[in-house]
Formats: sequence, C-alpha cells, structure tokens
Amino acid sequence: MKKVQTGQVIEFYSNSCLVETEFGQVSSMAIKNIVVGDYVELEIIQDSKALKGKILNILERQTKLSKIDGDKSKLFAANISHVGIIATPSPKTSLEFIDKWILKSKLSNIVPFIINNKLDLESDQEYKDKLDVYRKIDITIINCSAKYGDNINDLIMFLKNKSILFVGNSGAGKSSLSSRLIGKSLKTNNLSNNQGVHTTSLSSLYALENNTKIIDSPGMRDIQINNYPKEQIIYGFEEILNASKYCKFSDCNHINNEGCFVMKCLNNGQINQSRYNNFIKFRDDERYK
Ligand SMILES: Nc1nc2c(ncn2[C@@H]2O[C@H](COP(=O)(O)OP(=O)(O)OP(=O)(O)O)[C@@H](O)[C@H]2O)c(=O)[nH]1
Ligand SMILES: [Mg+2]
Ligand SMILES: [Zn+2]
Repeated sequence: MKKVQTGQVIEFYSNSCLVETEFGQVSSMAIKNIVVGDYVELEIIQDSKALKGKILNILERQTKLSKIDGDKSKLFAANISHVGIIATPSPKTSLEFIDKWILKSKLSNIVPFIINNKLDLESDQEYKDKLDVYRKIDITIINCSAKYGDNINDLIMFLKNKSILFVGNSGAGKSSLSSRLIGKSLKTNNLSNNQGVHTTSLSSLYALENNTKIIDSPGMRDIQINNYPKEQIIYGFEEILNASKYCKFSDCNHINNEGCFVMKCLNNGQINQSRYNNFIKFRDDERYK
C-alpha cells in the first residue's frame, strides 16, 4: 500500500474526521477548514490495531457551500452537485425556505431540486398547488414517502451519478430518506414518541450504488442569504432574470419603473406572486442585508 492515499471526508468531528479510501474508512487527524465531501491526500500510519491517517492537503473543490456564523462565512460541505430540498406538508415547508435554497444553490453552481416527502400524508390541495410553481420554472420535483417507500425507485434513478446534500426543516425526513436509500436505519427524529428525539447533529456522507453520494445534514432552522450582493439575488429567480432582459431600462428596479417587463409578466400571471415577493424581499429588505 502506498503511504499517501486520496480519499473523501465522510464525517467530521471537532478535530478529527473519517475518510473513505480504497482500503476502507480511516480515522484521521483533521487539518484546518476540512469539511464533509472534501477530497484529501492523507498519509496512512499503520497503528498496532487500526489504520490511522494524517491529512496532508485538500484537493481543489468543485463546489462549496457555506453558512454564516456570526459575521463570518463558514464552509460546511464541498463537492456537492445537487441540493435536494425536502418539502413536507407537516411540518409545513415555507416557500421562503425553498426560494432561499434555490438561490443559495444557484449562486454556488449547484443544481437544486425538490423532494416532496410524506406523500402518504393527506396533503392539502393548497400545498400541492404551491409546489406546482416550481415545476413551471424547471425545477425537478419528486414525490415520495421516505417512511413507506412510495416512489423511492424514481428518486434512486434521478440520483444516479449525483452528489446530493439533503436540506429541510427539522422533522422533514432527511434521515428517514437517507436510511431508506442506504438500506440501513439511521437515527430519526421521532416527533411523536416520548423517548427523546434524534435530531441529526452531524453531517454524514454515504456512498451508494450508481455513483450516488448523499449527505444527511442537521435540520437548519434558517439559512442566511445576507452575504450575497444585491445584484446577485436575481440569479436565484431565473424566470425573473429572463423577463428582466426585456425591461425598457437596463437599471429597472422591477417595482415601478416604466416599461418593466417583469411587472407585466407578474400581472398576466406568467411570474408567480410568491416568487416575485421573495425576490424583492431578499433583494431589498433590511433583514436580509
Ligand atoms: N408519514 C410520514 N412520516 C415520515 C416520512 N418521512 C419521515 N417521516 C417521519 O418524520 C419524522 C422526522 O424524520 P427524520 O428523518 O428524523 O427528519 P430529519 O429531517 O432527519 O430531522 P432532523 O435530523 O431533526 O433535521 C419521523 O418521525 C419520521 O418517521 C414520510 O414519508 N411519511
Ligand atoms: Mg435527521
Ligand atoms: Zn423591470
């Protein structure tokens, strides 16, 4: 065995991490700024019992996702190709949550899609109609039930050759879905039992068949988007970006300028009201600055 190997970080703790290599999983000392999904070079140290690793360096990242911690931006996942936004009727996923993740993914060169989970629950028509908005703007939506397995095969086919980070509110079913796909039970956040909850507290990457990699992550109460410059917000709203090319003035604010094509599309229903509202809110509202 060569002393220096490459591998991918599948779990990360405060100062160590687990790296998947050709020779199995190697527990390693971490170096600064390592995150789940990173490809690393590591030196293998033959301990008396197990293989141990020492990470030497991080290979160039294809994509990065970061979150805001205080006033600093902190990386939390690397080399993701897709973000799977898990939407549920209960707990009810807000369209703001979905729009924020679409924005964040697009600005990170990652493809967002929606997993409409808990298909088995009686879901209200209003909720289904709400999600339909995204079908119209070319975001893939896959309906499934992580709990009962409905439609899981469609999801498996879609996930082929992709590296996916599952995001969703706590209780949306990220761990249930990961368990279903891995075929092994992970601790889930059982909302109704009284033996305590199992909210995920650590991101873990699992390599599956078909060159699929999934990351189960802790539920995020909120995601911050206030690190993005005002002019970039429109890139999370492709239908608005496309319409804006036909506005009379190139510096149109898309609110009350003469000849605004975005407003025209909003008024004739081609642009959805909630998408428009979130665009204006993320761009102009002080709470997002
Ligand atoms: N009815 C129904 N319940 C589901 C489905 N998927 C998950 N659940 C339930 O929802 C609860 C939460 O599921 P988890 O998988 O722990 O949710 P999570 O997104 O991992 O939650 P956090 O780790 O807290 O972020 C559990 O009680 C699951 O059994 C589903 O398709 N249908
Ligand atoms: Mg979980
Ligand atoms: Zn305009």
